[in-house]
Amino acid sequence: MKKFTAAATVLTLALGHAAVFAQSNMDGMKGMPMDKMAADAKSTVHKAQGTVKKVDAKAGVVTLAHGPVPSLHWPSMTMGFKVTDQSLLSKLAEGQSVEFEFMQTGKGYVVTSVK
Ligand SMILES: [Cu+2]
Repeated sequence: MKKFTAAATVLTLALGHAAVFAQSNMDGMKGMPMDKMAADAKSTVHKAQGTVKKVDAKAGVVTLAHGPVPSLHWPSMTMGFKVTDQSLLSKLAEGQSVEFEFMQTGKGYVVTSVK
């Protein structure tokens, strides 16, 4: 799973950010191993709406069931996001509806702000 070729990465992106991949990782919540997708990294801020499914303060990860993200061509899905600031996590509770912004970084997708 860790050795993605460039071609596989492109294919994964073309398939809409690996929804199947995301879902298969939901239970473990070790963070989505999508760092290879950072080849495409831009400092674009993406916006989405979602519902908080889980907050893992230890891992610094919030699991969000998010709606479509047009700027990334993502469909709705549930996935884990890291946060820029751990204090963001304290504002989040399971079941909460949020509007959030996130960026793609070398370490995956990172939430930068939550409303
Ligand atoms: Cu997603």
